Amino acid sequence: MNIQGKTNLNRRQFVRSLLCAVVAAPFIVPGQSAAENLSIEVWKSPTCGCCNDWITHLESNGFSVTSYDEGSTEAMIRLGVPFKYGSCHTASIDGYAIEGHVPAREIHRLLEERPDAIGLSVPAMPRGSPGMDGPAYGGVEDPYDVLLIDQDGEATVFQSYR
Ligand SMILES: [Cu+2]
Repeated sequence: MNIQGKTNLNRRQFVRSLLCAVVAAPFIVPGQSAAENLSIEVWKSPTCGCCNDWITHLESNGFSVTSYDEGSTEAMIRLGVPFKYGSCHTASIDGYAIEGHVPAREIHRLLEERPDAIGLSVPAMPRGSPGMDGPAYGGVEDPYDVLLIDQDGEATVFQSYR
């Protein structure tokens, strides 16, 4: 990678860590037994509160989560998620990339329908999406779309929340 590329990468990592440092929402999800064994890997920064809250959301919806406190930007690149669809964490399940605060419901649907695609993204961090919905956000619900990213990096709306 050339100097310019490395600078861009470091800058993106910095921006991502800022995104996540802003919010740390404590909220409690009632325990729920995992009926399915869905293994998902998540890359995030160590201080990302909303990332952890999203992981809790996945776990209470049947997912088995392995998380890493570094390498999220590298995971994005490796999995082929264009930066314009970026958020605070990147995940991988069964050959698909999951970027940002994607609801568990859409991940289940993705795995059921198995489209030829890179994966799903909820760009940025809309309030009201899973992990961004604790008391710290005062019940605010930003409208947002869950995007399906095709192999060319183009996105279509997979599910709209508005
Ligand atoms: Cu977030």
